[in-house]
Amino acid sequence: MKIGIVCYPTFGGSGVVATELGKALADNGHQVHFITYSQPARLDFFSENLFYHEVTVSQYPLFDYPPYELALASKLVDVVRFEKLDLLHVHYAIPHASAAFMAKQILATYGIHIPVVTTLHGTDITLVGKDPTYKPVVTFSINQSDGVTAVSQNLKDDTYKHFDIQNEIRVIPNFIDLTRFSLKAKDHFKKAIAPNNERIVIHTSNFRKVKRTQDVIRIFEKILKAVPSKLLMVGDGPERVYSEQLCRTLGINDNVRFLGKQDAVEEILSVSDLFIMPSESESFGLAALEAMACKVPVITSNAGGLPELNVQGVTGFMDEVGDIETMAEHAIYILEDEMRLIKFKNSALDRAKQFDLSLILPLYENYYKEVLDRALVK
Ligand code: GMT
Repeated sequence: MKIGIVCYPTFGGSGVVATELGKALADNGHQVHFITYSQPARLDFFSENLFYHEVTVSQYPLFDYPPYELALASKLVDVVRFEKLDLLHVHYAIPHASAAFMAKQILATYGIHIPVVTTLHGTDITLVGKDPTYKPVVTFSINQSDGVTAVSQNLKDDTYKHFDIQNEIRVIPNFIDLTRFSLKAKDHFKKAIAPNNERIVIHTSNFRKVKRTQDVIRIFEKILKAVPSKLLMVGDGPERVYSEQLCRTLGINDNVRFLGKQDAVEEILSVSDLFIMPSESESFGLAALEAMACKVPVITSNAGGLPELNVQGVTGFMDEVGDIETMAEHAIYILEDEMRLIKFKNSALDRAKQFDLSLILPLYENYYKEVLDRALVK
């Protein structure tokens, strides 16, 4: 198949899923064309089946808001026509689904009928999409897609709850490439971070409000009182500065390292003992799955799709959003006993294996075939 993938090229969850999916499809013999405004963060190697087309938005003094969606739609028309694509797969509804709809309409005037699959990732529904600013367009473009997938049952339910959707939504969970995300021998790094063999607690995110990074700091402060440990904060975003400030206020900054955005996050996860994700909302929690694949148990909130990933008392614990007291108690319970920690670590990896790329990739390939067959009948 010749597949066009539209996504955000950033470190964020939806961009990572789209890029890893495209790479895996290319490995499986499909020709994959990424269409986005800059090279996706994880598209960092050469493959004969992978192509990247940059969307450039021309500037004009009249534009206070340069129309990216129009530039993307035009680029889609160009790439679909020139490369003779079979299908477009857009990740994150805003503005990719509506740009794809526009491109589809334009392509029809050339006699080209290309199906569009939209994958909903989370905040495009739960946060941004629900906002009246975008809701009518999001509803319309989901209904106009030839196929719609959601990364968890919870996100599917939320979409039906908040939008007037007539289309069937298929749940295809996120996945992990266990050849990349697995325990790496990084003892020298562990020694540098935790010279006295302290436990290493980790959080990775885009440091947006929804991630509740200050809860991470407060939970860690409580852990520190019971178990000698260090905290690694990986990623960057608007909440980072407040989280750093909180560490100073609590007097724990000597035990916390803010590492910023990191490419080889699997290496840092490999030295970690516990992952904390106290998010306000989380459609799936890909970062938690990445941690589990590196044998790191997880303390998460019970928001959104997290109960579909984290198994209570087995791969870690889930508690109510904001209940830092219980989250800390559960973290200490896991960290204070070596044998118990090892058991949680093994269970985390066992659970991650259920989301192995090799199991999820066929779900996408079969779904594409289904959508293409349906389009032929029309
Ligand atoms: O985590 C983020 O805020 C980024 C966001 C995105 O769309 O890029 O992540 C969402 O998509 C990920 C991949 O499907 C999910 O694993 C995350 O749970 C989801 N984030 C939220 O729902 C907040």
